[in-house]
Amino acid sequence: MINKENEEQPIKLVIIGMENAGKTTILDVLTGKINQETNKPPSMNPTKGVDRSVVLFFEKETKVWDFGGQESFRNEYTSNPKKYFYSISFFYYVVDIQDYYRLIQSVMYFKGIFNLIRKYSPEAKIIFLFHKMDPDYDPDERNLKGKFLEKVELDLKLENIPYTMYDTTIFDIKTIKTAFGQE
Ligand SMILES: Nc1nc2c(ncn2[C@@H]2O[C@H](COP(=O)(O)OP(=O)(O)OP(=O)(O)O)[C@@H](O)[C@H]2O)c(=O)[nH]1
Ligand SMILES: [Mg+2]
Repeated sequence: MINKENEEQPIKLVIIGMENAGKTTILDVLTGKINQETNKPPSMNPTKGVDRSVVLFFEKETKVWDFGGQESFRNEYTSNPKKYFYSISFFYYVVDIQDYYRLIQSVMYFKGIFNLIRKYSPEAKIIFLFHKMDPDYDPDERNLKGKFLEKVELDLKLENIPYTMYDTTIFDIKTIKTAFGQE
């Protein structure tokens, strides 16, 4: 008989955020579809629903779920949380720090998902990616990272939830690799 206790649980990693935040691009960097020679992000299609794949992360086979961020999909996930938010080990939340108009919506979306993940995957590690931190963009001008953190930090601190965060950009691929424990 197989001893279930010794069986390693597969890791499940989810990457979530508003539409156009750059989630699929980030995964394409990690899987080598976009590399250092690519000097400009390719044009991409919005992800429809959840795109599931298996990728080698942290030297382990990892189930990666890329949650398309368009509104109809966002509503689907939060209406049927049991289908989406169980057994998560890593919860990456991507914020487009150049997207002023979606910032408040992104805060609200994060809070909703955070509560569901707390309920269905209480052990999940939370990692924020402040993405599109491009070399030629001045993040202090609008300070969307600061504004986002200001609005979510209280929720996290009240419950004493640890989290980590990284600034990432497609224009410096190692920022993305570092955030996923590669090299
Ligand atoms: N300036 C800049 N653009 C980026 C960066 N990363 C991705 N993009 C662009 O952002 C757009 C959206 O990228 P996607 O990866 O498709 O976004 P997504 O979060 O997967 O979107 P949905 O699938 O709709 O949820 C594309 O045009 C990318 O080329 C970045 O670091 N900087
Ligand atoms: Mg996508």
